[in-house]
Amino acid sequence: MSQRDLRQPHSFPRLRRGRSSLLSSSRSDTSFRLSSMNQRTMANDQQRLLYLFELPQEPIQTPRGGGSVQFKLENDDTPPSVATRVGLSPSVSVPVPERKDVALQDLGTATSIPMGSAFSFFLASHRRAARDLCNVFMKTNGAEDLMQVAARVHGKVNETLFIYAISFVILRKKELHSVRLPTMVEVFPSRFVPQEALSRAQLQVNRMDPNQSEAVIIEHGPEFSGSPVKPEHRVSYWREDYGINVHHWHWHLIYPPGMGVDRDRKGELFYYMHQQIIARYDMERLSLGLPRVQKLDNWRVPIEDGYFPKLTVNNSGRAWGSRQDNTLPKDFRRTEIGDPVDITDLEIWRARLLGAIHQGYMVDRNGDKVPLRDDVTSGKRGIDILADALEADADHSVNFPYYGDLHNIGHDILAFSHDPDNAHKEEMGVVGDLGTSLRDPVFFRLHKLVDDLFQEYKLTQPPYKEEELFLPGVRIERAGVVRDDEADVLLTGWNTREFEASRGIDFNGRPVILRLTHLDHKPFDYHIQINNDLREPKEVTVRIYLAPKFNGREQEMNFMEQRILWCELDKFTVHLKPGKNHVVRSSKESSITNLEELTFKDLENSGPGNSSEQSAFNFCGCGWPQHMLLPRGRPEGMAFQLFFMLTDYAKDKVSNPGGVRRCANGVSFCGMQDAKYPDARPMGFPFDRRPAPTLQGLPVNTTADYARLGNAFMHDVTIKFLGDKLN
Ligand code: CUO
Repeated sequence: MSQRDLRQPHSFPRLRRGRSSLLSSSRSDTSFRLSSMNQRTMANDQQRLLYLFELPQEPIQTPRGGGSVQFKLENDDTPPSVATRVGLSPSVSVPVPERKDVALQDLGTATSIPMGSAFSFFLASHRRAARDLCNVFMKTNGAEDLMQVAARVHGKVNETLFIYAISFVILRKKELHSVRLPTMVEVFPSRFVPQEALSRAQLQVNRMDPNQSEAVIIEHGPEFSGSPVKPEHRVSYWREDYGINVHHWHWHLIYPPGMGVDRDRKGELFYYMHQQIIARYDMERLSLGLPRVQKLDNWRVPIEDGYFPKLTVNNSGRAWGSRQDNTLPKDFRRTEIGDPVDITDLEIWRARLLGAIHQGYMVDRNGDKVPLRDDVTSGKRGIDILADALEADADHSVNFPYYGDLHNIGHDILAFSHDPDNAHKEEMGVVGDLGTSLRDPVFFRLHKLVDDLFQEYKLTQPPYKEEELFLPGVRIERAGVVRDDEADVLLTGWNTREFEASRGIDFNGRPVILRLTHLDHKPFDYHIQINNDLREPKEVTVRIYLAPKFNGREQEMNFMEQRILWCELDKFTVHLKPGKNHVVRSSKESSITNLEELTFKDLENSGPGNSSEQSAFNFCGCGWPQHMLLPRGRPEGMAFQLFFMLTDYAKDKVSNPGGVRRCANGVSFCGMQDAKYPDARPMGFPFDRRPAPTLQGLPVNTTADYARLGNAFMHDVTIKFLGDKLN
């Protein structure tokens, strides 16, 4: 009997957030128990669907949930050894009746992506496959129906495609709004931890006494994919952070191109969310003494920085492609997955987009002009029209054949630059995948190019007039931050978070924990003293941004240099009473962040989840990771500036017929479910445009000149990096 056959049910250990750690659990310890276990049925929609996310590479009949749950497929043609090999008697059996309505031929192109290989949303053929599979899942009615259909499809389509499609459908279907998605870190640990570490854990498991039940721990970070010899590796802890990569995956699930999804201000949010990622990356780079990221505007010269991911695809052991230093991008000739595209095409599309920006209009397929300006009737803004043609969303581009597919194909050419014609049969690089692309430095160079086009458009927009910036009668007297009774000094350093790798990968049924080291900070509060000189209460929007005070040369920046470095920290509404007001707001309430990644264990322990708060959760579950709210700063302290601005909520608010679902977190980057984006002003206001030439009769040179308006305020803060001493 092999080691594998000796598998016993094991309890899952408690997971820890923070420095203290778990090392082992015993069977007598707080055993993992599915809340509905003793009912021998799936208690709610959450539990009905949760186990479809577990062990994506293993046959669906493999016991899940620590050996306690098993899908039982009626008339199944899978060898019985899969279900019986483990010698378990799972206490919850999930019957899956035969579904004659789900035949392989109904899946369209969904079966065209080989199992174990990468799935790239930047490839048109893979988007088509996703659309075909999502269409099948979208036709289901309720969680039980979806679970049955998905369980039947499991194993017949690519693993990442399967997880993508089921996540997409859960997010789109109203009746499933209470169902939450488990973190990608647990579904696909191989996207976050090098294969070497996973193999070591497997070896350790193989050598363990079968009666032992301790969890194996995989430690990872903050030293990530390379050595500091290459300057780009100094910031790899940031690019390879699990939270920002999960955020990027989740964001694109909500705002996909080519999937028939047309959300309010979708294009503008594509611009803004990615612009903010670059601003944050630049802030991090300046913290480390690195220059701001350079746009990739010449495809005819080699890309200086290579990237070696050391990860595998879909937990399959198949390696992602690596790019050597100084690789020259080449024409795309992976004809097995897409039409040929030349570097020249990228150049032509970029020139056409720039032409449209400078002329102020695009040309649709009938040859008619489509002005790049906000259209009150359709609700589309100029930037949405531009973004749809640039991302590109073939469904929504005004002229897809003419303006092309610059951003998506840009990802593809970079993802295959090491093997553009499949001569070596190498897998794509990580920049081709939504859940890994931020790891590669070239992602930021590509997106800097994309952002450059958006900024070119933004510079054609008239600067805000004084009356658009000024809010009479309301004045910020003082504003700053307080942490642990200390004012204006913020602390960052390393922290750890644990996840169960064994939910995504089968380690002979034993618990294996990932302990990931990540950047974090001490929570803090904003304090804002506001005078309302009006005789009546006033509702205002508070906008808070952070930027480095000095550029890479340690000089203060003028407005234009600092403009696209400002990172949104928070945005919220405050009801001001007449007279003095003291507003206190916690950093944890940020409008851009998602507080927690939800683990399988969190979701197993969650209740039925039907409150409206919980219903909104998945959507709010999108967001920048809270632990990455602040840049690292420097051990000796680094100077940053906070910018506070109050605007009139009466002008900012957006009417949302049918009720507004308030979700506390993530709104600025992710919008709101079933509702319009809740801020009428352009995203990034007031830094999205050139400065007003004068304010209150004086010229504007720096952001501080905006603070001449009483409703704006600037304040210096220091960010200190404490390393291991954060906790
Ligand atoms: Cu998010 Cu290029 O759009 O990665």
